[in-house]
Amino acid sequence: MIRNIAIIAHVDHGKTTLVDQMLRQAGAFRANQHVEERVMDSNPLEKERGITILAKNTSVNWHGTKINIVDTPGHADFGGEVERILRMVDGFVLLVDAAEGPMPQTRFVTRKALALGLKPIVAINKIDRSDAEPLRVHDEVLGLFIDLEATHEQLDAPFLYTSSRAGTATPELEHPGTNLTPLFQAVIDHIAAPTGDPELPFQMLVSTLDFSSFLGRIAIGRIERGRVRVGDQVSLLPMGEPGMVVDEPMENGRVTKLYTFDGLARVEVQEASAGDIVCLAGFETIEIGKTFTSVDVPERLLGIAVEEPTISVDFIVNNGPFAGRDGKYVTSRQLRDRLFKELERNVALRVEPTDSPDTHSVSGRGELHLGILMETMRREGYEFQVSRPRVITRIGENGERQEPYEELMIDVPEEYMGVVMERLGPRRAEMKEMRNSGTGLVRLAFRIPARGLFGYRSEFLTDTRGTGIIHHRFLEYGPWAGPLAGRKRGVLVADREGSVVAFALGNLQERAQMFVAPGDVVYEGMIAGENSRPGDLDVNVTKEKKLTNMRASGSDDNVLLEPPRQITLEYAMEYIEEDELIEVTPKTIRLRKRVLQVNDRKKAARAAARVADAS
Ligand SMILES: Nc1nc2c(ncn2[C@@H]2O[C@H](COP(=O)(O)OP(=O)(O)OP(=O)(O)O)[C@@H](O)[C@H]2O)c(=O)[nH]1
Ligand SMILES: [Mg+2]
Repeated sequence: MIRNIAIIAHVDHGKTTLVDQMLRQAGAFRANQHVEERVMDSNPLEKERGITILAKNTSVNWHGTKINIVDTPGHADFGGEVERILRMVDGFVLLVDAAEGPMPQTRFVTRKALALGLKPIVAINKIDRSDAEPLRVHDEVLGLFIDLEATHEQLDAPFLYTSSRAGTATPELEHPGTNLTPLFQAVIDHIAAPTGDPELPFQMLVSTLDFSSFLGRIAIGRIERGRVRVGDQVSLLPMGEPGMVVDEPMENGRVTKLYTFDGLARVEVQEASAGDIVCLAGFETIEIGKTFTSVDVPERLLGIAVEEPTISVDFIVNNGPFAGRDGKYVTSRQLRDRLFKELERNVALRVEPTDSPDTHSVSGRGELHLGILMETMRREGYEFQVSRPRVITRIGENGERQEPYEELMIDVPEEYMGVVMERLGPRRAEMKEMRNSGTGLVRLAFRIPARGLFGYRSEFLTDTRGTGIIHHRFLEYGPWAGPLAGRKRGVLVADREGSVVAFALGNLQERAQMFVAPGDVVYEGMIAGENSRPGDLDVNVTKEKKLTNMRASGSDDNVLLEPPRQITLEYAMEYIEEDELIEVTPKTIRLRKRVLQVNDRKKAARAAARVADAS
């Protein structure tokens, strides 16, 4: 007996923590086994950031039923990944935070799952939170289901009140849960067993991809019908319309390895049959959305559309004066090869050459999607530069220019509502909804051009003194919103190479927020801080105090410095202007002007002014 379920939710609503507890309570670990928290977040970046980036399979055995579980990412940039894995399950557990309620990503994943006809189980999670309002959230989820036109059967979903952290679930709040038995039972009772007939010819859709240096590409998916054995000759059909495939080139080959999931492990098996989720290797042309079939009956399943990217950046060879100091891989050839290799598994990514061999345009689903790639590459020893992100525009039906719009949801204490609206106005945000919870918090929902959000997050955090919560996700393409104002403040640009000196920073910090600390090295054209006013300033951050006879003892060491602003990749992408670049190396992230020399920049500015005058 098998059940296949996905765990879906908005970011941070507790999916991976729930899977921990399901594994534990179903006895997937040895009694004395040390298991890390959020064990499914297995890659280093996931651990470090506490978010799930890739969907992952696991399984537990609950009283004789094998439950295949797919833990999914909640961040909006990875929504396409969730959509894909939904094709290998028969039902889903929807987690909704008992305080936050349904969020933009909750709506997105729920819509996709309901549209596929999957049966839900709703878990109102984190009921242990002091600000939890499980009953209100229960109503909101029902409202969402109705809004999304759930069928009667789907509306009949069991609702459970859960705490992923404590590992409890209960159908009734008056009777607090003591374990996850009610959740397991709901899965067994309400999620249909897969229906595929093992006696029919083999058929399986590739829902996700994995990659190993030994086996090459590995397909992961649910066997739709039939069975498959290691050594079997099978066909891998090209993409296309569902139905029988005639006269199309297909790859016939042997299955070299088969695995199924068992707890945290993959176990090698010789045979698997309809309903189970497997990993299958042996084909070099495996792609998400292709169908495996028996050679005799090449009947294609409905494919999976991979979502189109919405933003792009340029990856440029590092041509700064410090190029090659930190990185192992710095040449344009190495950069190019690495980017193209990424396409093998990162399906929502696009890489295109440009006029210059040193520059590749890389497109993705959002800043986090691209940021994760950059972070991964720098950890591997790559060094490169990145341009400011651009939104990907397209031409609408009537020949008009369109750009991506986002759905923006903001939770803030009432007193900050004014400043939020004030800032978002010029960014062309349009308010869709405002709700006052009565607890001093307001929730605001907007529709905003994706461009309008660039640089907003850091402003928002400052404006609301870190008390606000902001979420956004891609909504749709809409009319080009026209020019938008850029960054309000200018930057401080180092006017020479050298080591940063505390004395120099001490003099600058009154009118600036520094990005560098004493001892850091800078070069001419590197950005050292943010001007508190508009306009860039060229400054000398390496300036020592003049030695005079009247020099007070201790002098320099007495300067009290504010700590520099920490520049993360995603922050940098939001921050920089068109005439600036991010320099990414294994050790540092620096911001710079595209044109490094002070004089060249002045000349360029004068030329630009002349053009502006003339027009
Ligand atoms: N109070 C409380 N906190 C919880 C509960 N479940 C999870 N958390 C916390 O919420 C945070 C996010 O938990 P995760 O399990 O990583 O959430 P997720 O849904 O997997 O997040 P993404 O995969 O990034 O979308 C962690 O700090 C958890 O400790 C719960 O039941 N109660
Ligand atoms: Mg997670």
